[in-house]
Amino acid sequence: MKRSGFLRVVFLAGFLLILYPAQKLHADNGYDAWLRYAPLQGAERAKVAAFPSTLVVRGDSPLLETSQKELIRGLHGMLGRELRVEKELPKESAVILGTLADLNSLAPELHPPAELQADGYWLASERIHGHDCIIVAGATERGALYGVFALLRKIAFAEDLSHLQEMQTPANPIRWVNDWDNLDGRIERGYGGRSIFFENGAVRADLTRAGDYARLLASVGINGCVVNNVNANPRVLTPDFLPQLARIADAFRPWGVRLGISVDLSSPKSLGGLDTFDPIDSRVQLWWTEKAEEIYRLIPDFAGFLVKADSEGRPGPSSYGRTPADAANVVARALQPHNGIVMYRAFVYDHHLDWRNPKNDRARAAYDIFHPLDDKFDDNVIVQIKHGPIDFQVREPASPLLGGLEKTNEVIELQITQEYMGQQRHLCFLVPMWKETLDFDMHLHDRATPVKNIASGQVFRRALGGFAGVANVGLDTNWMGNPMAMANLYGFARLAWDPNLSSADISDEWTRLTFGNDPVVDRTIDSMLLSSWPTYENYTGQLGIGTLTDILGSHYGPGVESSERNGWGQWHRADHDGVGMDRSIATGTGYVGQYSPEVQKEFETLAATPDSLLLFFHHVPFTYRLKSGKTVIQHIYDSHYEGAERTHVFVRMWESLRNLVGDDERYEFVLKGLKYQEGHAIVWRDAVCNWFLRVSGIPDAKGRVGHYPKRIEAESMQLTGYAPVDVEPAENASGGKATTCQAPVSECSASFHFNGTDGTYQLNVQYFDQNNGKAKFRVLVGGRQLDEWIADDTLPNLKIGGDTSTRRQISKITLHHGDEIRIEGIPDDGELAAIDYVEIDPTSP
Ligand code: GCV
Repeated sequence: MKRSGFLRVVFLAGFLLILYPAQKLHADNGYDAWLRYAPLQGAERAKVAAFPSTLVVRGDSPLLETSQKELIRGLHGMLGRELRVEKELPKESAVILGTLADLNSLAPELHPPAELQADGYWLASERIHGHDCIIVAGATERGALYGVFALLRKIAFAEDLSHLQEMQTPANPIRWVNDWDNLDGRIERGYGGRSIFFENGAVRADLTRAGDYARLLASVGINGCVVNNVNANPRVLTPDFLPQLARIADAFRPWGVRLGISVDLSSPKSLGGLDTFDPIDSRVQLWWTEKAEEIYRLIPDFAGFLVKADSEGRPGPSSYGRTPADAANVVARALQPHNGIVMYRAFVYDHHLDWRNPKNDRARAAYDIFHPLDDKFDDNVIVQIKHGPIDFQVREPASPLLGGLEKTNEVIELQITQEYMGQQRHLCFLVPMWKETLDFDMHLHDRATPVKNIASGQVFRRALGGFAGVANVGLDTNWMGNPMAMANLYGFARLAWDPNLSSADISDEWTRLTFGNDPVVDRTIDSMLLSSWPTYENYTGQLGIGTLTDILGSHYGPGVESSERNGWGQWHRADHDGVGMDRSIATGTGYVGQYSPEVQKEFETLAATPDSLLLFFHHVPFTYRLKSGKTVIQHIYDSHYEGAERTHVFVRMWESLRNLVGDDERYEFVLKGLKYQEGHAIVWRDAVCNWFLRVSGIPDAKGRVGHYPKRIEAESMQLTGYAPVDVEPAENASGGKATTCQAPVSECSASFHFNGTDGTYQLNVQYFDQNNGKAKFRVLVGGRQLDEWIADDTLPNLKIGGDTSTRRQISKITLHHGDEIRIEGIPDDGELAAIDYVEIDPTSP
């Protein structure tokens, strides 16, 4: 490049930097999540300008070193300032970081709050020897680390620190995540890529991601992580695997995150060579004891075991006629000398229930099995209870077992990974849903006893209690497959720290840390997040009926029928006459009787039960009138249309941020996802509405269901090479059919003539993106190509149906009456370039 050209580039770059502050130019791939430490600008920066330049850290433990480095890193990022580290107080303002003991040795005149304990921290602005200082102190080193992250959050929010005075202690001692990673690198119900821990049956050589994950977790107060699937491979306990696990523990340790593992209860037999794993056999006890000793020799701060037993085909104590308490205790006794704990999952149920028996009810299982064992568990056992009685459905009541254990430690299990909630492809902020359960009052002993206070151990004065969240992050750069899904990981952790935080507070914090402090951006994203769960509920499963997904397959797209006539017990009992499970005491399965008398009153009668859970508790005719005045069937139709419509609004809202979240990668990524969701919400809407129309025989009063005037079905077009096929279940494709392009043909087309009036339109092509090949599509109008794309998404199914139905939107095209519209498809490697329909929508001005 010639010198003058070079200078021009430098000048232009400088000019651009003035126009667009560094933050906006910074491409963001989501890896840093809420720890971006993006530079503060202008007025925000001015607010924290007086931040000290010296950092005093007296102790030198690894955790304090991490804390110190993180503070330096954060300030460098946000303020462009470098902190100088000292051991003694300088004669100027300083940040003082350490434990209470460190603080006392540096400035004995200070009086930290007496209540500061466990993992808590104290942040304060204090004058020491005439200088303004910022104190970041923890009762423990881990508390000091949490204090650093809390201070960095305040700086990111550009809060005034001059009167800083805050003491925080976590509400819950146990704040764990569970990751369902298999040793081969796949993750059960993981939607963000392969395991960050395992590959090919071994722990990864490079654990950088594991360390970075621990940093993210520590930044929001998580103190434990179970790294392998609850459907555990016994190999984790082999002598050659344990040292590998120790490497993960090493990666976690600088962040105060303790390692836990899931174990298979049959290990003494399958691995140890015993002829039994009967928990009351002394050889079994000895096997666990020796195994625990072996583990603690390698991992002295090992947190403990997580156990899934007698559930979904997993071995368990029932094989020997023993109870979960017998099983939990044998493992607990092995861990007890090392201060380890056992998390024993209450997700124990029979998945071969007889569906013909109206009294059978999977929802009863956890309480029926665990409540009678309440005084039988050792003190280092914690029963881990899913928040609802079924399985992470879009809406469930609080599990009665959460109120059914008074002499046993418990944690509430929440699912952060969106298994039944759109698998990270649908925007669904789960915090408002979790809050409903956490705030639900169990009315135990005629007292106010919200679930959050029972789970924490507070109500029954249990030493151990808290939260476990199924996170399932993966190797995708943005961890969960979608940067927006990280709001759920953030929210889970913040609730585990303080369940009294509101959904709005959490959403606002996450949004500002992730996208910056622009009030328009924050308001818009907050509004999207906070309405996203009701939206998802509206187009998937309303009135407490469950997610209505294909429960026998991917748990993703619609599959209303799949819940019925099998032993899994996720029944909604819809038939021609009505819908819903009768779980009342008087006439139903008696499930309601598992709650306290006060709560029974809320759900036993139709009159008392809130609409939102009606079909979970009662079977009613489709013509039953809700409290809203609508019939059940009309409510089903209306809510599905409202939900789908709202996803359209999400796209518009996000588009309004185009120039505010910059040209960064996340903007396009999120936009693409929201557009996909908009299309898939319509697939859901139509499948569910048509299923209910067929079963109930009651038409939609608004005439929408089954009538799609803007649609041209592919099977009614002029087909060359394409041939119609039936789709199963029929409601998952418009008109029950798709057209596919099958061998020996290698290219097909479907065409029709536009019979509307001249104008500008949006063309929506509904096609099927199977997860095998990469079929190609082209759209031509009057012989001119308007669009082409490759169906290369990896949706969770090979089949043509509700999981794979996808919408391509082609905006603002000019059409004239009589124009030929042609879709061309080129199949690839078993993917059949299948088309469902084309919709021609007048473009709104
Ligand atoms: C790990 C649901 C999921 C399973 C999961 C199970 C559990 O049934 O679909 O993938 O298994 O819950 O929580 O154990």
